[in-house]
Amino acid sequence: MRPDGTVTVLAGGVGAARFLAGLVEAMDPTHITAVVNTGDDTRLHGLHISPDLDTVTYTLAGAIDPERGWGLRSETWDAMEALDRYAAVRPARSGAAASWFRLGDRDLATHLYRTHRLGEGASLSDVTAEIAQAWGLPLTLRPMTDDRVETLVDLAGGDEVGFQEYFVHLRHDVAIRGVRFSGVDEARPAPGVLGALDDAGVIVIAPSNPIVSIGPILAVDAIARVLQRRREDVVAISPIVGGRALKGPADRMLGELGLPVSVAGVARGYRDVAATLVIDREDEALVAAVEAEGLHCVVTDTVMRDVTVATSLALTTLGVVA
Ligand code: FO1
Repeated sequence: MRPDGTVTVLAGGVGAARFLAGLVEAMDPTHITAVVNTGDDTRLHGLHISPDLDTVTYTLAGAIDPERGWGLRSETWDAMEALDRYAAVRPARSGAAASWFRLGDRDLATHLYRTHRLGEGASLSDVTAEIAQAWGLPLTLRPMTDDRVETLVDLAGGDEVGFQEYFVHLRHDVAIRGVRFSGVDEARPAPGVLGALDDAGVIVIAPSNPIVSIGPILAVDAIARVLQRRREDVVAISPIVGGRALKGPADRMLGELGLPVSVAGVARGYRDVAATLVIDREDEALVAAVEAEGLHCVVTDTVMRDVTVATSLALTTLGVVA
């Protein structure tokens, strides 16, 4: 690491949040910046919802529901249940009173606050910083961009749907043939993002879905260019262990998009932007396959069943660029 010892992490949802929970134990958290995917953001009930930002925030605040990995612990669902009354009278083409995307009663407060502040003209960066402060987070949290970028999934059946429609409504149980990030060509990195990437001693790509969590961040051209330039200082952690995603559809997405469903597929996806891939002990036999993609390979425990493993993973990751 450089003497200033700062670390910038490209982050998606659950895997990134667990990694960050370990990282804040491993180093001075005021020297950490997380740059978070906003391609999953959605509008429902007139509210702006930023799932990955909220998953990171709630996890680091110790308030996340540990089983689901999203939303708040000890949540209640009265508002969702009350919506069902209106679902019964909703006209055929209306999306009103949707309850397939579950918003808990206390979680709603976050979306109400964010939406109101955005309506007042605040940027997503400003609102993210306010929400992080309200939850007492010690690190800096930044959305990847303040501009609207929307992950759209091209289903094998021919329809194109929004990410949450694919992930939650369709339970990611349908084949896909592509993904695109609408708006990304015009999107600029959020204020502070390029500086945090330029100044970081180590840039970490968290163990998030390479296609739909890290993909949108790297699709912001100026961000990808910094990583390409600083490739030697970029360490990625594989979210694929033993050929399977620990959570979500990363494994089947890799396969459906023509990449190997293994750490080698992750390495291929990151070979232009990262010099090192950290993989789990279970995949030790694939070190040569990762190296064949042009990356160094580090083997350690990556399955973060508790914060001790996450802290140790963080220390190993930082040690790569010592
Ligand atoms: N995931 C689900 O599987 N079902 C839900 O109903 C759901 C609601 C939800 C509400 C707020 C939030 O911040 C996240 C929520 N998620 C839900 C998780 C979210 O869809 C995904 O974890 C991410 O977008 C993928 O990283």
